[in-house]
Amino acid sequence: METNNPALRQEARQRFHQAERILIVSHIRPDGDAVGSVLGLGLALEAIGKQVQMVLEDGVPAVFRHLHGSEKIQKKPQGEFDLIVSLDSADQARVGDVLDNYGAPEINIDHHITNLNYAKINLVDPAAVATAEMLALYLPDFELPVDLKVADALLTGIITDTIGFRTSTMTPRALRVSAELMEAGPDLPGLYSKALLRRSFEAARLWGVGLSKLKREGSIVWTSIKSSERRSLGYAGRDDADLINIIASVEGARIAILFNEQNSSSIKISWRAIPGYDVSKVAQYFGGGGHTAAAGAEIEGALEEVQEKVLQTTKMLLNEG
Ligand SMILES: [Mn+2]
Repeated sequence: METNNPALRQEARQRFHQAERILIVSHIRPDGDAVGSVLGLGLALEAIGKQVQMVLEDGVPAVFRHLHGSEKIQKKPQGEFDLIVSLDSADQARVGDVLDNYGAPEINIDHHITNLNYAKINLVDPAAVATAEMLALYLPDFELPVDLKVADALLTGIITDTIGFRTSTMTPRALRVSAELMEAGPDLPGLYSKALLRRSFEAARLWGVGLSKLKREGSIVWTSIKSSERRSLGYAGRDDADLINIIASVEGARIAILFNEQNSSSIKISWRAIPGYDVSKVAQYFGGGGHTAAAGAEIEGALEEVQEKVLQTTKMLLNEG
């Protein structure tokens, strides 16, 4: 069933305008699309006088704190709401524990092909490069305003999910939508530089640690980051500082894998692939999800053992070695 049709968008519009207290959530370890989408929709709803709570369980990564309104994003919801919206999250577990006392969201807006349609109104468009692209297209349908702050947030979502308009997911529509957003005045090079290029000293050193362990077998390259390494470098986040996108650029690498140890018994795995491979299959096999070219999963187990298992399975499922 088509889940992004105009009738559903009209239903969503009605709910946005009826509701007074609105909770907007997105996924754990938020990326630019999670932060940008939450802010884009949240600020647009605030602009028409709604009481909005924006919640990301892991807070806002430092590289997105220049975005207007990012200081309003909380780690836990407080109080009651008459509308809950989940963004950029393929299933409810992706948002973490924040909805434990609230139940399923009423509106789910997302571009992941693996979305489980877990809300009442599911707007899912796998052809969109980012949830922020969908919101840029839908805000006029929702009769919500796109001002400079909203455009900054949504453009950041598109720029980050496409790594600066260069993933295989890019479409003419995404460029048109981005051009539309630029009409509202965002400083594109500034947003691009802040979200994608500038790195903390600690992040650059984390790359060094990961890159020094880079391995290759056939067309697969991989490396790992241990939580003890993050700690000793003083790196504050649990993320990989985007190291996965750097190792994916290695000549001849068809598939890149990053093993990011969260703690002694849990490993976050990221996959990247060149066109022609579908790493979301492998991620799904391990209980994760994502897109054909970029996917992730979290697996219980020790680093060495998980590495072994994931490498074997990736080779087997994608017929690569
Ligand atoms: Mn996204």
